[in-house]
Amino acid sequence: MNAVSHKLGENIMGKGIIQKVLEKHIIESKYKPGEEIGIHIDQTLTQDATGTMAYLQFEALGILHIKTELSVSYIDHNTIQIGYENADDHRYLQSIADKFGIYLSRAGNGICHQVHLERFGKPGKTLLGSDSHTPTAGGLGMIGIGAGGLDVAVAMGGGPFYLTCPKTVKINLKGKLKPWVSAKDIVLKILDIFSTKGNVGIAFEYGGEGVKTLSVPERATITNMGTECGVTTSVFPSDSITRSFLKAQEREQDWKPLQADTNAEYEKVIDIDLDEIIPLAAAPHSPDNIKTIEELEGIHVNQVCIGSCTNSSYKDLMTVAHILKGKKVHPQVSFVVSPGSKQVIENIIQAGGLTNLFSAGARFTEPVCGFCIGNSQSPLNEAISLRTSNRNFLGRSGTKSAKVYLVSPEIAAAAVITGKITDPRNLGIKYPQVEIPEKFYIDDSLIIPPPKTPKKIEIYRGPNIGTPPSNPPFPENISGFVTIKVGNKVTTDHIVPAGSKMKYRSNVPKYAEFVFEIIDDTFFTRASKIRDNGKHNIIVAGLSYGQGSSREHAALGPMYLGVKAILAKSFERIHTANLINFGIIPLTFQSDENYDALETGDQIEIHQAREHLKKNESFPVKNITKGTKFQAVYHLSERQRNILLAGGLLPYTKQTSKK
Ligand code: MIC
Ligand code: SF4
Repeated sequence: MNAVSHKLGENIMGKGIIQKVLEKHIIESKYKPGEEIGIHIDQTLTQDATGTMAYLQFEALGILHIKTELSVSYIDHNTIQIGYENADDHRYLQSIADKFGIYLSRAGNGICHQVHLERFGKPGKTLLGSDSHTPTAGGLGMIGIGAGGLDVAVAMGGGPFYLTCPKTVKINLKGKLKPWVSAKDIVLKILDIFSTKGNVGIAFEYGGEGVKTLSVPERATITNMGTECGVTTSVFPSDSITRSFLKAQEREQDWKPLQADTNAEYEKVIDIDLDEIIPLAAAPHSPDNIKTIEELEGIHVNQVCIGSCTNSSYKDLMTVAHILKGKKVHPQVSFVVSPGSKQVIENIIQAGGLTNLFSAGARFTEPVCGFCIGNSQSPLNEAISLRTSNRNFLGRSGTKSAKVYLVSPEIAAAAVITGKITDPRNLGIKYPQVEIPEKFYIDDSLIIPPPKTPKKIEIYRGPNIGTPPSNPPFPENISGFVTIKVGNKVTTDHIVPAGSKMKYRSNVPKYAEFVFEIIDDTFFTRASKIRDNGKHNIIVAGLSYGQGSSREHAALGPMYLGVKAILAKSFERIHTANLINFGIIPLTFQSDENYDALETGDQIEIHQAREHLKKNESFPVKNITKGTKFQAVYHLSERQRNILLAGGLLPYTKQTSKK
């Protein structure tokens, strides 16, 4: 692999795509990588698992109507409906959409990111989504950013979205992929180069001749998994390929060209030769644990799942359908297909792909997240599961002992036939080159547009819907215990699991019972006891704390349990914002020794924490148990410190709007 990195000259002043779009949307401060900016958001998306809380918060903000150009509420995560909770939440979301002027994409219509690409995304616009894979829209030349639900609620109300203006890395694609190598392998290669940590404050912008060889869904696979690197967003140019895709969606009017200036300036430029990429996989339990398929060949496979927002497009499924034509699923393999949207299903029906997949033995699920989030199709104990999704964190499949490998649809299809990890180049099948239709079959009947004239709507609230818990202002002193000490790369799936527990998303006291369950199932009881004794809980963590999803419950749950500070070696972007929004201070260690010296159970005192925060001073941390002291630091804007002082974004917004 030719992955060269070089810095461009200082005197070159052109602009990249990200700079162009951000500059058009900045409403507070100026475009300056590394500095906090406030941007205007054109579109928002929510999904039901984060959306219920986001809309409860939107209601709490007291805003009467959305102020964005477009907001869409998707129902795609919690659709299993064992018990009334999911269905109640869906009804709540529908009544909210009607009341506040939001489009509702009903259960069965598809996964938010796939549907947004198909029906709503527009080049050059900004999209804020309460889901970490919102950058998928970057495949269309849109700046998509994932955030916590509360930030999305504020943006829906017309408020700025604050972020650190990203430093842009240009990924220069050269050449063309070889047969049996696909977009998933490109992004796995990028994960191999960048890993899942250390990329906070960076954005990826794609360019180069190789871009022309990739269709919009392939570009979207790549921007989707930029999220796994922890970057703020990933964007492709908007060109004639984007235009053809939008035309096929009967939305050519939404197209506009978007290219970087030839002399654009970047933080760094990485060259990737597409011809040199080979089939890859992310081995358990992290998307950056990259291996070549050659290294893994022969491993027996128990389950193959094709779908998720990464690889569930028409092109993905038709490629698999061609590979499996006339073939049957291996007897030891459970083969699951979860298409990205109703539109994908209808188009593969028309193209004959569904028949191939069915007769090969596929078990079809609704077009939803399902298997990706451990919400269905958990594999058997100790299983090897091959998935085309984007995350393979421990336990995320719903089976803690399972080992999940992330692969392309081509590799997944090969394993369906052979029952083993197989290099598809050795199958003796001609590689199917699937073209995007000139016109998709389109039926938007599962999208409910908002009423043209405001109606009097009664909001439906089932018994599972609680009010968002409140938080007192930041305390004078932090006084409590290290309730848990964790290592590097702890994800939000470790902090608060999804899967079968996700139905309690709108019921924080109940959902909080599962905080850290996957690492230490005594956490809830111990933390509750400390909180009930009037003391604070403190979490100690290693590098890259809070990787993965945007779920604000990974901050809300700990907030409810009386966590006041997290002491970590480093934090990921969305989780940092969520912690601040819920009044928990993200503190960093100045040396590894300070991390090493702390243990679960240590008694901690931080005197005059509030005063130090007001003055933007580091925190003196006293370990009473060990009789030691050290300083913990934070790098927060004045706005972020004021949010923390108020106890979180909700109380802060209420305070500031009264002034
Ligand atoms: C995920 O892929 O982990 C999710 C479920 O889509 C999350 C959102 C959530 O937890 O509801 C995400 O990626 O943000
Ligand atoms: Fe859904 Fe999985 Fe995509 Fe998250 S990553 S939005 S759970 S399909």
